[in-house]
Amino acid sequence: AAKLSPEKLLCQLRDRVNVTMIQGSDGPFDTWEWQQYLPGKSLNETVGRLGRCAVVSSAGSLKSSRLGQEIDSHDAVLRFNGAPTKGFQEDVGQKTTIRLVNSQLVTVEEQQFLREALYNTGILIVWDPAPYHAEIHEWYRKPDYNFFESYRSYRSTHPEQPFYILNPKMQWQLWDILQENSLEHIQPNPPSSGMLGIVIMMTLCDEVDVYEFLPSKRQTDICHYYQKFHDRACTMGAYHPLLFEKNLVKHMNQGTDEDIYTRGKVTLPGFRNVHC
Ligand code: NCC
Repeated sequence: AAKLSPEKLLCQLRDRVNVTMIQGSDGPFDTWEWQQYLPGKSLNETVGRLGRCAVVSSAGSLKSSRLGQEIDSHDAVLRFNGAPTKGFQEDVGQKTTIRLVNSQLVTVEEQQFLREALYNTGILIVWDPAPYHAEIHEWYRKPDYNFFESYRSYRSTHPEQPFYILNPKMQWQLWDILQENSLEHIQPNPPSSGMLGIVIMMTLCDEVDVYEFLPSKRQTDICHYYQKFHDRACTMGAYHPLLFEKNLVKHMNQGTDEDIYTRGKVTLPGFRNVHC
């Protein structure tokens, strides 16, 4: 597997990763019942055209970073799963435009998900680790976590908050590109929420700054900036092909190594600014 140039890689991502949300016209969601739950507007219509965007990883290395103001200066900010802002504004900012959550959180942590105010701001997107290149029908019958019931409960109690389901085809289109550009065999597990969020923002924004996905000088074994829990696998990956994701992102970085070292910051172009 020969590595592509950063330019060619960006083109592959732009042209082969189809970032879409489940719509009412996608079978088996094309029922009267599902129409009441899925958002009426597309994600694009909901967010409009975004300029500078920030993706904030949940890494422990954000602690004491004091990046909050810089992060909030972006037009839109994407965060992951249960990552809080309250009490951590100095380091991670307080703006949340989009929150990407995995189906495990929505299902296994359902009670918190349905109750905690943290989830009530911004646009929610949920994704589920679908079988490799499965058709939507097949995935719908056997999702990794059956989050559909919880999704519908949430929609009923928060009908005004946009809440999308990521089309599961995207994760494997992205995984294929990760595999093609890695020298080793990658475990056939979907990319992390972090990597999915980066690509989602590249479709919506002119430019994307990613914070502490590539660890800065503050790199630590502390898993999350909001928990006292040590696990090296959080940064290096176990289930998700995190290391390969990080190599790919490093390869496409348009910022400086200095920015990675001091701020854990990588700058990627939005797909509308990629010319192939
Ligand atoms: O930990 P998690 O991820 O919520 O982190 C979000 C994304 O931030 C990046 N990250 C995180 C920590 C770290 N030290 N370095 C990082 O680069 C990663 O890109 C990560 O994706 C997930 O990807 O959805 C994940 O979710 C958690 C967990 O399910 C949720 O936090 C909800 O509780 C998973 N942890 C477990 O299942 C125990 C994690 O493996 C992946």
